[in-house]
Amino acid sequence: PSSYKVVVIGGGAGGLAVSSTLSKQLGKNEVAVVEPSATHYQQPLFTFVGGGLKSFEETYRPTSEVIAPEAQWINQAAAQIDPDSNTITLADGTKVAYEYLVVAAGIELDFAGIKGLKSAIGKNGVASNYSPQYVQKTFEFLQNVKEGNALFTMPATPVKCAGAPQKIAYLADELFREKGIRDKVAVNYYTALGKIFAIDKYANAMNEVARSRDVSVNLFHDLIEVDGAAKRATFKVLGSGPQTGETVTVPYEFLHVTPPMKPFDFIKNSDIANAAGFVDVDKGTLQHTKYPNIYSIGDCSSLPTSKTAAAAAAQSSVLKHNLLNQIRGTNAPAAEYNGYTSCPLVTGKNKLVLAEFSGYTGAPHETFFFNQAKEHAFSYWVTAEALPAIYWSSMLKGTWDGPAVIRKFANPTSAN
Ligand code: FAD
Ligand code: UQ1
Repeated sequence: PSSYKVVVIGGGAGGLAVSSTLSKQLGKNEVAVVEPSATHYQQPLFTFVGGGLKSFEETYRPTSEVIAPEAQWINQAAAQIDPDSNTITLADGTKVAYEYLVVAAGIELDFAGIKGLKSAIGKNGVASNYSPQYVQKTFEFLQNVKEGNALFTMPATPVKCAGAPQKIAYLADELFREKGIRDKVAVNYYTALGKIFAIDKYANAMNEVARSRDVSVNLFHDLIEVDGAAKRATFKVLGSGPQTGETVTVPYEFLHVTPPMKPFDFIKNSDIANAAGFVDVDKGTLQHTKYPNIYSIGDCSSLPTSKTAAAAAAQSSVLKHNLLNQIRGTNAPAAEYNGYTSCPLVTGKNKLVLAEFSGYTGAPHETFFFNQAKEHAFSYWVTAEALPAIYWSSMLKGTWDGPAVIRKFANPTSAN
Protein backbone atom coordinates (compact mmCIF):
# COMPACT_ATOMS: atom_id res chain seq x y z
CA PRO A 1 0.00 0.00 0.00
CA SER A 2 0.97 3.65 -0.26
CA SER A 3 2.60 4.85 2.91
CA TYR A 4 3.07 8.18 4.67
CA LYS A 5 4.80 9.51 7.76
CA VAL A 6 1.51 11.14 8.82
CA VAL A 7 -2.00 10.48 7.58
CA VAL A 8 -4.66 13.02 8.51
CA ILE A 9 -8.27 11.84 8.17
CA GLY A 10 -10.43 14.86 7.35
CA GLY A 11 -9.61 18.13 5.60
CA GLY A 12 -11.91 20.35 7.65
CA ALA A 13 -10.99 23.12 10.05
CA GLY A 14 -8.87 20.95 12.38
CA GLY A 15 -7.38 18.63 9.77
CA LEU A 16 -6.10 21.48 7.61
CA ALA A 17 -4.76 23.49 10.56
CA VAL A 18 -2.66 20.46 11.50
CA SER A 19 -1.70 19.14 8.03
CA SER A 20 -0.61 22.56 6.72
CA THR A 21 2.04 22.92 9.40
CA LEU A 22 3.09 19.26 9.46
CA SER A 23 3.50 19.03 5.68
CA LYS A 24 5.73 22.12 5.66
CA GLN A 25 7.80 20.87 8.60
CA LEU A 26 8.16 17.26 7.42
CA GLY A 27 8.57 17.93 3.69
CA LYS A 28 6.69 17.19 0.50
CA ASN A 29 4.50 14.07 0.38
CA GLU A 30 5.25 12.94 3.93
CA VAL A 31 1.74 13.99 4.96
CA ALA A 32 -1.48 12.77 3.33
CA VAL A 33 -4.93 14.27 3.89
CA VAL A 34 -7.83 11.91 3.32
CA GLU A 35 -10.83 14.08 2.40
CA PRO A 36 -13.79 12.94 0.26
CA SER A 37 -15.28 16.39 -0.38
CA ALA A 38 -14.07 18.51 -3.33
CA THR A 39 -15.45 21.57 -1.51
CA HIS A 40 -14.33 22.96 1.84
CA TYR A 41 -16.98 24.88 3.83
CA GLN A 42 -16.37 27.60 6.40
CA GLN A 43 -19.29 26.39 8.53
CA PRO A 44 -19.36 29.26 11.09
CA LEU A 45 -20.57 31.54 8.28
CA PHE A 46 -23.66 29.36 7.72
CA THR A 47 -25.52 31.16 10.53
CA PHE A 48 -25.04 34.47 8.70
CA VAL A 49 -26.17 32.95 5.39
CA GLY A 50 -29.33 31.58 7.03
CA GLY A 51 -30.05 35.04 8.41
CA GLY A 52 -29.45 36.74 5.07
CA LEU A 53 -26.37 38.62 6.29
CA LYS A 54 -23.78 36.88 4.07
CA SER A 55 -23.88 35.18 0.69
CA PHE A 56 -23.50 31.41 0.42
CA GLU A 57 -20.61 31.92 -2.04
CA GLU A 58 -18.47 33.31 0.78
CA THR A 59 -18.67 30.03 2.71
CA TYR A 60 -16.79 27.66 0.42
CA ARG A 61 -13.60 27.13 -1.57
CA PRO A 62 -12.31 24.19 -3.62
CA THR A 63 -10.50 21.68 -1.41
CA SER A 64 -7.63 21.71 -3.92
CA GLU A 65 -7.02 25.38 -3.08
CA VAL A 66 -7.08 25.05 0.72
CA ILE A 67 -4.92 21.95 1.12
CA ALA A 68 -1.21 22.79 1.56
CA PRO A 69 0.77 22.14 -1.65
CA GLU A 70 3.27 20.08 0.38
CA ALA A 71 0.52 17.64 1.44
CA GLN A 72 -0.86 14.78 -0.64
CA TRP A 73 -4.64 14.97 -0.99
CA ILE A 74 -6.33 11.56 -1.13
CA ASN A 75 -9.77 12.39 -2.49
CA GLN A 76 -11.69 9.58 -0.80
CA ALA A 77 -13.46 8.74 2.43
CA ALA A 78 -11.75 6.66 5.07
CA ALA A 79 -13.83 3.54 5.69
CA GLN A 80 -11.85 1.64 8.32
CA ILE A 81 -9.06 2.22 10.81
CA ASP A 82 -6.76 -0.65 11.79
CA PRO A 83 -4.56 0.71 14.58
CA ASP A 84 -2.79 -2.61 15.18
CA SER A 85 -1.42 -2.70 11.62
CA ASN A 86 -1.02 1.11 11.27
CA THR A 87 -3.23 1.20 8.20
CA ILE A 88 -6.51 2.67 7.15
CA THR A 89 -8.80 1.37 4.42
CA LEU A 90 -10.42 3.79 1.99
CA ALA A 91 -13.96 3.57 0.62
CA ASP A 92 -12.67 1.88 -2.58
CA GLY A 93 -10.87 -0.78 -0.56
CA THR A 94 -7.32 0.61 -0.99
CA LYS A 95 -5.14 0.51 2.09
CA VAL A 96 -2.94 3.39 3.22
CA ALA A 97 -0.18 2.88 5.79
CA TYR A 98 0.89 5.50 8.32
CA GLU A 99 3.50 5.98 11.01
CA TYR A 100 1.34 8.56 12.76
CA LEU A 101 -2.39 9.10 12.37
CA VAL A 102 -4.43 12.25 13.08
CA VAL A 103 -8.20 11.77 13.10
CA ALA A 104 -10.10 14.96 12.28
CA ALA A 105 -13.26 13.75 10.52
CA GLY A 106 -15.83 15.94 12.30
CA ILE A 107 -19.27 14.75 13.37
CA GLU A 108 -22.13 13.32 11.27
CA LEU A 109 -25.44 15.13 10.83
CA ASP A 110 -28.23 12.61 11.47
CA PHE A 111 -31.28 13.96 9.65
CA ALA A 112 -32.64 10.39 9.52
CA GLY A 113 -32.62 10.31 13.32
CA ILE A 114 -35.89 12.27 13.43
CA LYS A 115 -39.01 10.66 11.99
CA GLY A 116 -40.24 12.42 8.87
CA LEU A 117 -37.40 14.93 8.74
CA LYS A 118 -35.57 13.57 5.70
CA SER A 119 -38.63 13.94 3.50
CA ALA A 120 -39.72 17.25 5.06
CA ILE A 121 -36.47 19.22 4.98
CA GLY A 122 -35.82 21.65 2.17
CA LYS A 123 -39.56 22.10 1.45
CA ASN A 124 -42.59 23.80 2.96
CA GLY A 125 -40.81 25.92 5.54
CA VAL A 126 -38.36 23.34 6.96
CA ALA A 127 -34.65 24.24 6.79
CA SER A 128 -31.33 23.91 8.62
CA ASN A 129 -28.23 26.10 8.79
CA TYR A 130 -26.23 22.97 9.64
CA SER A 131 -26.07 21.65 6.08
CA PRO A 132 -24.74 23.41 2.97
CA GLN A 133 -27.66 21.71 1.19
CA TYR A 134 -30.32 23.50 3.25
CA VAL A 135 -28.72 26.67 4.65
CA GLN A 136 -29.98 28.87 1.80
CA LYS A 137 -33.47 27.52 2.39
CA THR A 138 -33.42 29.09 5.86
CA PHE A 139 -33.36 32.63 4.53
CA GLU A 140 -35.69 31.81 1.62
CA PHE A 141 -38.34 30.30 3.90
CA LEU A 142 -37.97 33.00 6.57
CA GLN A 143 -38.84 35.58 3.93
CA ASN A 144 -42.01 33.65 3.03
CA VAL A 145 -43.40 33.75 6.58
CA LYS A 146 -46.43 35.99 7.01
CA GLU A 147 -47.92 34.75 10.26
CA GLY A 148 -47.97 31.75 12.60
CA ASN A 149 -45.26 29.87 14.49
CA ALA A 150 -41.54 29.94 13.73
CA LEU A 151 -39.85 27.09 15.61
CA PHE A 152 -36.13 26.59 16.30
CA THR A 153 -34.89 23.29 17.74
CA MET A 154 -31.85 21.93 19.59
CA PRO A 155 -31.45 18.14 20.05
CA ALA A 156 -30.28 16.11 23.05
CA THR A 157 -27.13 14.77 21.33
CA PRO A 158 -23.74 16.50 21.34
CA VAL A 159 -23.75 19.10 18.54
CA LYS A 160 -21.14 21.35 16.95
CA CYS A 161 -21.49 25.01 17.90
CA ALA A 162 -24.16 24.54 20.56
CA GLY A 163 -25.16 28.22 20.23
CA ALA A 164 -26.07 28.03 16.54
CA PRO A 165 -29.57 26.56 17.14
CA GLN A 166 -30.65 29.74 18.96
CA LYS A 167 -28.63 32.36 16.99
CA ILE A 168 -30.92 31.94 14.00
CA ALA A 169 -34.00 32.54 16.20
CA TYR A 170 -32.73 36.05 17.03
CA LEU A 171 -31.90 36.79 13.38
CA ALA A 172 -35.41 35.61 12.43
CA ASP A 173 -36.94 37.83 15.13
CA GLU A 174 -35.13 40.81 13.63
CA LEU A 175 -36.26 39.94 10.08
CA PHE A 176 -39.89 39.66 11.17
CA ARG A 177 -39.66 43.05 12.93
CA GLU A 178 -38.15 44.65 9.83
CA LYS A 179 -41.03 43.30 7.76
CA GLY A 180 -43.55 44.65 10.25
CA ILE A 181 -45.08 41.21 10.91
CA ARG A 182 -43.55 40.46 14.28
CA ASP A 183 -46.90 40.75 16.08
CA LYS A 184 -48.31 38.03 13.81
CA VAL A 185 -45.42 35.56 14.27
CA ALA A 186 -44.52 33.66 17.43
CA VAL A 187 -40.80 32.87 17.71
CA ASN A 188 -40.31 29.73 19.79
CA TYR A 189 -37.03 28.07 20.75
CA TYR A 190 -37.26 24.40 21.77
CA THR A 191 -34.25 22.75 23.36
CA ALA A 192 -33.90 19.19 24.63
CA LEU A 193 -31.54 20.52 27.30
CA GLY A 194 -32.41 22.02 30.67
CA LYS A 195 -30.56 25.31 30.10
CA ILE A 196 -30.30 27.86 27.29
CA PHE A 197 -26.45 27.71 27.44
CA ALA A 198 -24.02 25.57 29.43
CA ILE A 199 -22.11 28.39 31.13
CA ASP A 200 -24.12 30.48 33.61
CA LYS A 201 -22.54 33.81 32.73
CA TYR A 202 -23.70 33.49 29.11
CA ALA A 203 -26.92 31.61 29.95
CA ASN A 204 -28.03 34.62 32.00
CA ALA A 205 -27.22 36.93 29.09
CA MET A 206 -29.08 34.76 26.57
CA ASN A 207 -32.16 34.40 28.79
CA GLU A 208 -32.31 38.18 28.89
CA VAL A 209 -31.82 38.44 25.10
CA ALA A 210 -34.64 35.91 24.54
CA ARG A 211 -36.94 37.71 27.00
CA SER A 212 -36.30 41.12 25.47
CA ARG A 213 -36.95 39.81 21.91
CA ASP A 214 -40.06 37.91 22.98
CA VAL A 215 -38.51 34.56 21.97
CA SER A 216 -40.12 31.83 24.08
CA VAL A 217 -37.66 29.32 25.52
CA ASN A 218 -39.01 25.81 25.95
CA LEU A 219 -36.56 23.63 27.90
CA PHE A 220 -36.53 19.80 27.91
CA HIS A 221 -38.39 19.59 24.56
CA ASP A 222 -36.76 17.11 22.17
CA LEU A 223 -37.93 17.13 18.53
CA ILE A 224 -38.91 13.54 17.60
CA GLU A 225 -41.10 13.91 14.51
CA VAL A 226 -41.81 16.30 11.66
CA ASP A 227 -44.98 16.02 9.58
CA GLY A 228 -43.96 18.06 6.56
CA ALA A 229 -47.33 17.83 4.79
CA ALA A 230 -49.37 18.94 7.82
CA LYS A 231 -46.61 21.35 8.99
CA ARG A 232 -46.54 19.97 12.51
CA ALA A 233 -43.57 19.25 14.80
CA THR A 234 -43.77 16.79 17.68
CA PHE A 235 -41.61 17.05 20.78
CA LYS A 236 -41.01 14.60 23.58
CA VAL A 237 -40.79 16.20 27.01
CA LEU A 238 -37.63 15.21 28.87
CA GLY A 239 -36.46 16.13 32.37
CA SER A 240 -38.42 15.44 35.54
CA GLY A 241 -41.35 17.88 35.39
CA PRO A 242 -45.08 17.03 35.46
CA GLN A 243 -45.20 16.64 31.63
CA THR A 244 -42.15 14.38 31.38
CA GLY A 245 -42.64 11.53 28.94
CA GLU A 246 -45.57 13.23 27.21
CA THR A 247 -45.47 14.43 23.62
CA VAL A 248 -46.45 17.89 22.41
CA THR A 249 -47.37 18.66 18.80
CA VAL A 250 -46.98 22.22 17.53
CA PRO A 251 -48.08 23.62 14.14
CA TYR A 252 -45.50 25.73 12.30
CA GLU A 253 -45.08 28.00 9.33
CA PHE A 254 -41.30 27.86 9.61
CA LEU A 255 -39.12 25.21 11.28
CA HIS A 256 -35.34 25.48 11.74
CA VAL A 257 -33.99 22.06 12.71
CA THR A 258 -30.67 21.33 14.34
CA PRO A 259 -30.35 17.64 13.47
CA PRO A 260 -29.12 15.14 16.05
CA MET A 261 -25.42 14.41 15.51
CA LYS A 262 -23.35 11.29 16.00
CA PRO A 263 -19.84 9.97 15.47
CA PHE A 264 -19.17 8.51 12.03
CA ASP A 265 -19.59 4.70 11.94
CA PHE A 266 -16.02 4.11 10.68
CA ILE A 267 -14.75 5.68 13.91
CA LYS A 268 -17.43 4.33 16.22
CA ASN A 269 -16.87 0.77 14.98
CA SER A 270 -13.06 0.99 15.22
CA ASP A 271 -10.69 0.11 18.05
CA ILE A 272 -9.82 3.76 18.64
CA ALA A 273 -13.29 4.87 19.80
CA ASN A 274 -14.57 5.27 23.34
CA ALA A 275 -17.97 3.89 24.39
CA ALA A 276 -19.77 6.91 22.92
CA GLY A 277 -17.99 6.47 19.55
CA PHE A 278 -15.56 9.41 19.72
CA VAL A 279 -11.78 9.02 19.28
CA ASP A 280 -10.52 8.31 22.78
CA VAL A 281 -7.74 10.82 23.42
CA ASP A 282 -6.10 12.37 26.50
CA LYS A 283 -7.92 15.62 27.25
CA GLY A 284 -4.66 17.49 27.78
CA THR A 285 -2.23 16.10 25.19
CA LEU A 286 -4.71 14.96 22.47
CA GLN A 287 -2.76 11.69 22.17
CA HIS A 288 -4.75 8.46 21.99
CA THR A 289 -5.18 6.67 25.32
CA LYS A 290 -4.05 3.28 23.91
CA TYR A 291 -2.23 3.95 20.62
CA PRO A 292 0.56 6.50 21.15
CA ASN A 293 0.99 7.15 17.40
CA ILE A 294 -2.62 8.33 17.04
CA TYR A 295 -4.00 11.80 17.82
CA SER A 296 -7.38 13.43 17.34
CA ILE A 297 -8.68 16.97 17.09
CA GLY A 298 -12.03 18.68 16.79
CA ASP A 299 -15.58 17.39 16.64
CA CYS A 300 -14.72 13.66 16.26
CA SER A 301 -12.54 13.63 19.37
CA SER A 302 -13.55 12.66 22.91
CA LEU A 303 -12.28 16.02 24.23
CA PRO A 304 -14.93 16.99 26.79
CA THR A 305 -15.46 20.57 25.64
CA SER A 306 -17.95 22.31 23.38
CA LYS A 307 -17.28 21.42 19.71
CA THR A 308 -16.27 24.53 17.73
CA ALA A 309 -13.70 25.73 15.19
CA ALA A 310 -12.39 28.00 17.94
CA ALA A 311 -11.72 24.92 20.09
CA ALA A 312 -10.07 23.14 17.15
CA ALA A 313 -7.79 26.16 16.64
CA ALA A 314 -6.56 26.01 20.24
CA GLN A 315 -6.24 22.23 20.04
CA SER A 316 -4.25 22.39 16.80
CA SER A 317 -1.20 24.02 18.35
CA VAL A 318 -1.16 21.48 21.19
CA LEU A 319 -1.48 18.55 18.80
CA LYS A 320 1.26 19.80 16.45
CA HIS A 321 3.63 20.51 19.33
CA ASN A 322 3.17 17.07 20.88
CA LEU A 323 3.23 15.12 17.60
CA LEU A 324 6.35 16.91 16.28
CA ASN A 325 8.04 16.29 19.64
CA GLN A 326 7.28 12.61 19.29
CA ILE A 327 8.36 12.36 15.64
CA ARG A 328 11.64 14.17 16.30
CA GLY A 329 12.33 12.50 19.62
CA THR A 330 12.73 15.83 21.41
CA ASN A 331 12.11 15.65 25.10
CA ALA A 332 10.33 18.99 25.34
CA PRO A 333 7.50 19.04 27.87
CA ALA A 334 4.10 18.11 26.45
CA ALA A 335 1.71 20.94 25.62
CA GLU A 336 -1.64 20.71 27.39
CA TYR A 337 -5.02 21.83 26.02
CA ASN A 338 -7.11 23.65 28.65
CA GLY A 339 -10.56 23.10 27.11
CA TYR A 340 -10.76 26.57 25.50
CA THR A 341 -13.76 27.06 23.25
CA SER A 342 -15.77 29.99 21.98
CA CYS A 343 -19.29 30.53 20.74
CA PRO A 344 -20.14 33.82 19.05
CA LEU A 345 -23.88 34.19 19.70
CA VAL A 346 -25.12 36.59 17.05
CA THR A 347 -28.31 38.25 18.28
CA GLY A 348 -29.01 40.66 15.40
CA LYS A 349 -27.32 42.92 12.88
CA ASN A 350 -24.28 44.38 14.68
CA LYS A 351 -25.16 42.62 17.93
CA LEU A 352 -23.36 39.63 19.37
CA VAL A 353 -22.59 37.94 22.71
CA LEU A 354 -19.06 36.53 22.43
CA ALA A 355 -18.91 33.55 24.79
CA GLU A 356 -15.37 32.29 25.46
CA PHE A 357 -14.67 29.76 28.15
CA SER A 358 -12.97 26.52 29.13
CA GLY A 359 -15.25 23.54 28.67
CA TYR A 360 -13.12 21.80 31.31
CA THR A 361 -13.61 24.27 34.15
CA GLY A 362 -16.60 26.32 32.97
CA ALA A 363 -14.58 29.49 33.62
CA PRO A 364 -14.86 32.36 31.10
CA HIS A 365 -11.61 33.14 29.18
CA GLU A 366 -12.47 36.40 27.44
CA THR A 367 -10.11 37.95 24.89
CA PHE A 368 -11.21 41.57 25.18
CA PHE A 369 -11.33 44.01 28.08
CA PHE A 370 -15.12 44.57 28.06
CA ASN A 371 -17.78 42.20 29.39
CA GLN A 372 -18.37 39.89 26.40
CA ALA A 373 -21.69 38.66 27.82
CA LYS A 374 -23.07 42.04 26.74
CA GLU A 375 -24.23 42.41 23.13
CA HIS A 376 -21.62 44.40 21.26
CA ALA A 377 -21.14 45.76 17.72
CA PHE A 378 -17.39 45.14 18.03
CA SER A 379 -17.99 41.44 18.80
CA TYR A 380 -20.22 41.29 15.73
CA TRP A 381 -17.48 42.78 13.58
CA VAL A 382 -14.89 40.34 14.99
CA THR A 383 -17.11 37.38 14.14
CA ALA A 384 -18.63 38.49 10.84
CA GLU A 385 -15.58 40.18 9.31
CA ALA A 386 -12.29 39.43 11.11
CA LEU A 387 -12.70 35.72 11.92
CA PRO A 388 -13.74 34.55 8.42
CA ALA A 389 -10.63 36.27 7.04
CA ILE A 390 -8.49 34.71 9.79
CA TYR A 391 -10.03 31.32 9.01
CA TRP A 392 -8.98 31.30 5.35
CA SER A 393 -5.70 33.15 5.60
CA SER A 394 -4.40 31.78 8.88
CA MET A 395 -6.30 28.91 10.49
CA LEU A 396 -6.27 26.70 7.40
CA LYS A 397 -2.59 27.54 6.89
CA GLY A 398 -1.76 26.38 10.41
CA THR A 399 -0.86 29.78 11.86
CA TRP A 400 -3.95 30.54 14.02
CA ASP A 401 -3.89 28.96 17.48
CA GLY A 402 -6.84 30.96 18.74
CA PRO A 403 -6.96 34.41 20.29
CA ALA A 404 -4.54 33.82 23.20
CA VAL A 405 -2.06 36.03 21.35
CA ILE A 406 -4.58 38.92 21.29
CA ARG A 407 -5.73 38.34 24.88
CA LYS A 408 -2.18 38.99 26.14
CA PHE A 409 -2.53 42.69 25.41
CA ALA A 410 -6.30 43.19 25.02
CA ASN A 411 -7.25 41.64 28.34
CA PRO A 412 -4.02 41.00 30.26
CA THR A 413 -5.67 40.47 33.65
CA SER A 414 -7.89 37.63 32.39
CA ALA A 415 -6.81 34.11 33.37
CA ASN A 416 -4.95 32.35 30.53
P1 FAD B 1 -15.02 19.73 10.16
O1 FAD B 1 -14.54 21.11 9.95
O2 FAD B 1 -16.48 19.48 10.06
O3 FAD B 1 -14.23 18.81 9.13
C1 FAD B 1 -14.39 17.42 9.06
C2 FAD B 1 -13.92 16.97 7.68
O4 FAD B 1 -13.85 15.55 7.65
C3 FAD B 1 -14.86 17.40 6.57
O5 FAD B 1 -14.15 18.08 5.56
C4 FAD B 1 -15.45 16.09 6.08
O6 FAD B 1 -15.72 16.11 4.67
C5 FAD B 1 -14.35 15.12 6.41
N1 FAD B 1 -14.80 13.72 6.53
C6 FAD B 1 -16.01 13.26 6.92
N2 FAD B 1 -16.05 11.93 6.84
C7 FAD B 1 -14.83 11.53 6.42
C8 FAD B 1 -14.26 10.26 6.14
N3 FAD B 1 -14.95 9.12 6.25
N4 FAD B 1 -12.98 10.23 5.71
C9 FAD B 1 -12.26 11.37 5.57
N5 FAD B 1 -12.75 12.59 5.82
C10 FAD B 1 -14.04 12.66 6.24
N6 FAD B 1 -17.43 27.11 15.28
C11 FAD B 1 -16.91 28.26 15.78
O7 FAD B 1 -15.80 28.24 16.28
N7 FAD B 1 -17.59 29.44 15.73
C12 FAD B 1 -18.82 29.52 15.18
O8 FAD B 1 -19.42 30.60 15.13
C13 FAD B 1 -19.41 28.35 14.65
N8 FAD B 1 -20.65 28.37 14.09
C14 FAD B 1 -21.14 27.25 13.48
C15 FAD B 1 -22.38 27.31 12.85
C16 FAD B 1 -22.88 26.23 12.16
C17 FAD B 1 -24.23 26.34 11.50
C18 FAD B 1 -22.12 25.03 12.10
C19 FAD B 1 -22.63 23.85 11.31
C20 FAD B 1 -20.92 24.94 12.76
C21 FAD B 1 -20.41 26.04 13.46
N9 FAD B 1 -19.19 25.99 14.14
C22 FAD B 1 -18.67 27.13 14.71
C23 FAD B 1 -18.55 24.68 14.38
C24 FAD B 1 -17.35 24.40 13.49
O9 FAD B 1 -17.69 24.54 12.13
C25 FAD B 1 -16.84 23.00 13.76
O10 FAD B 1 -16.75 22.77 15.15
C26 FAD B 1 -15.46 22.81 13.12
O11 FAD B 1 -15.57 22.88 11.72
C27 FAD B 1 -14.84 21.50 13.58
O12 FAD B 1 -13.69 21.19 12.84
P2 FAD B 1 -13.35 19.66 12.50
O13 FAD B 1 -12.12 19.69 11.72
O14 FAD B 1 -13.44 18.83 13.72
O15 FAD B 1 -14.59 19.18 11.59
C1 UQ1 C 1 -11.81 31.45 16.74
O1 UQ1 C 1 -10.62 31.40 17.04
C2 UQ1 C 1 -12.27 30.81 15.56
O2 UQ1 C 1 -11.38 30.14 14.75
C3 UQ1 C 1 -11.00 30.73 13.57
C4 UQ1 C 1 -13.62 30.84 15.24
O3 UQ1 C 1 -14.06 30.19 14.12
C5 UQ1 C 1 -14.50 30.92 13.04
C6 UQ1 C 1 -14.56 31.53 16.08
O4 UQ1 C 1 -15.76 31.57 15.78
C7 UQ1 C 1 -14.08 32.19 17.27
C8 UQ1 C 1 -15.07 32.96 18.09
C9 UQ1 C 1 -12.73 32.15 17.60
C10 UQ1 C 1 -12.22 32.83 18.84
C11 UQ1 C 1 -11.59 34.14 18.52
C12 UQ1 C 1 -11.84 35.32 19.11
C13 UQ1 C 1 -11.14 36.55 18.66
C14 UQ1 C 1 -12.81 35.47 20.22
